[in-house]
Amino acid sequence: MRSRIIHLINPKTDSLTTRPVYLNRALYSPLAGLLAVAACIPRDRYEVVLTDENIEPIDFDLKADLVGISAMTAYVNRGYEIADRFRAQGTPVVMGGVHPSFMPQEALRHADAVVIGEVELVIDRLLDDLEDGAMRGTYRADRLHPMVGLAMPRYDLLKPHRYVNRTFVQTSRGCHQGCTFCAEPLMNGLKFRYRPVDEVIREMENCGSRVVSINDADFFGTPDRPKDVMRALKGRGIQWQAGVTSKLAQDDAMLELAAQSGCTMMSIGFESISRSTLTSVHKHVNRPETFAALVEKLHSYGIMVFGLFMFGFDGDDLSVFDETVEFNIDANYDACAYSVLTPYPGTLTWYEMKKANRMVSYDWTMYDQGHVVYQPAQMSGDQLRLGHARAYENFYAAPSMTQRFPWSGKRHRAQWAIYNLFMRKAAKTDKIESIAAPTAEPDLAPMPPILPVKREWRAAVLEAAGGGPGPHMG
Ligand code: B12
Repeated sequence: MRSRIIHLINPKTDSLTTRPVYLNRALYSPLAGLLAVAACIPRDRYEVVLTDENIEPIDFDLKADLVGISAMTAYVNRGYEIADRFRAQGTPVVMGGVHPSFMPQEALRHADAVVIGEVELVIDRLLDDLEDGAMRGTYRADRLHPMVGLAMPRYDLLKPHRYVNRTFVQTSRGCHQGCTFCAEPLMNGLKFRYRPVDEVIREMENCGSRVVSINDADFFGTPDRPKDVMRALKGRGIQWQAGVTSKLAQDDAMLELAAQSGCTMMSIGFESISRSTLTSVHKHVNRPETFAALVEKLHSYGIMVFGLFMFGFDGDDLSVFDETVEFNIDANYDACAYSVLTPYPGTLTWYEMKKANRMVSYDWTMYDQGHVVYQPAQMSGDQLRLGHARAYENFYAAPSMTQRFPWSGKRHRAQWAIYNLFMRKAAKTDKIESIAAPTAEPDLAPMPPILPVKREWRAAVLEAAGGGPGPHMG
């Protein structure tokens, strides 16, 4: 008898982080969500097939008992196309991930079922319903996962030699920052939920790679737990990088442990060099006057800095692009990613833009942080697009790369070169259609899986949802 098959699919998107650039490799695999889904599917009942459409075509003829599609906003429209095609063939479809979690009713127009938020506590019910022919509607856990006993993501399903960074390991979920443009606290809560250190280490030791990316929203969110992880990592020969916030990344005790335990790079959401802009988006943890010293300090420990910046904030005028890039070059940032501010559905930035009637496009494919979908405050969409493209051009220009190259010191020169060459090539965009054309407003309002705590944000969510049924958590 044919074993039952679940086909998990990550739709294609045009992201410079996940599209193949050199040697048919992408800088990152975007599959942490689906590998976690696959991890909790019983192997004795189902065979799992995984397709990342960024690197390979989808086999629409593969006979499956269920198709599972993961989606961020930037590629949910492609996800809907794929869902429609499989359902037309009679194959049941379930969707999950950030966007379907924030807009479940929209996703249910294309899928039989939607998992809102974390899958681990609802997968059994979902599969039982599937076997009973009753899988439909939304599936949502009645509490956040305690992060203990999480199954090992199915790293064995990853195609070999297709990603520079193939392995993401989570040590926590949630984030207490509450930045207005970010979806994390609305998806995973404002409290950090930590995994037991021994479970984290076991996963790192068995993930099939000695190079690991920690995909916490903020690995340095609180002082003690990351220290426990780093102490346990010491002497294991694992090379790691992580996303952290700037505050504890200046702490010598943290950095010493990081360097001793194999850390080669930290991605930091600096967002802006303007203090008032950072205050306006509630990223109070960042202090621009400390940024240059922070980069220098990490370099003294042999750790590279991947700076994440955003353009298009209300406080940004036309000088922001050159000022930011000059600062990044003078401070010797190892790599930078520049995003166009994107009002993701359900974030406070979304409600603020809507309230001010500054939304232009609701074409989700444009929500990839490389297109302008709203009316900026102090510049035209065209000026924002051109400034964004020029920032990449100047930061990854040969003179800048020569100046910033770690000619001396302990930083990982090969990794430095890979990031700069990949980003330089992948960022060559400058396309006029980066200005998203106006579209009609969708007839459905987003509903964040977890209600924001901030009163004005909470009120905006419920008002936009027409006072309808809110999420049950928070
Ligand atoms: C690490 C990370 C990345 C990694 C890849 C992560 C990955 N998914 O493999 C990299 C660096 C590649 C990346 C790239 C991008 N990212 Co990113 N990323 C994150 C981060 C920090 C953690 C995501 C993660 O790994 N979670 C761990 C997994 C286990 O959780 P999960 O995906 O939610 O999956 C769970 C559930 O959602 C559910 N589930 C998920 N999929 C499915 C599918 C089915 C069928 C089912 C049943 C359940 C299910 O089950 C899982 C387990 O419970 C988040 C959050 C944050 N705080 O910033 C941003 C975040 C997801 N990224 C974001 C964005 C915008 C991007 C980019 C578009 C940026 C860009 N300019 O290119 C690209 C897109 C790349 C792509 N997908 O091709 C946004 C998405 C917002 C939105 N509404 O879409 C976030 C929320 C950041 C933010 N601040 O808002 N990212």
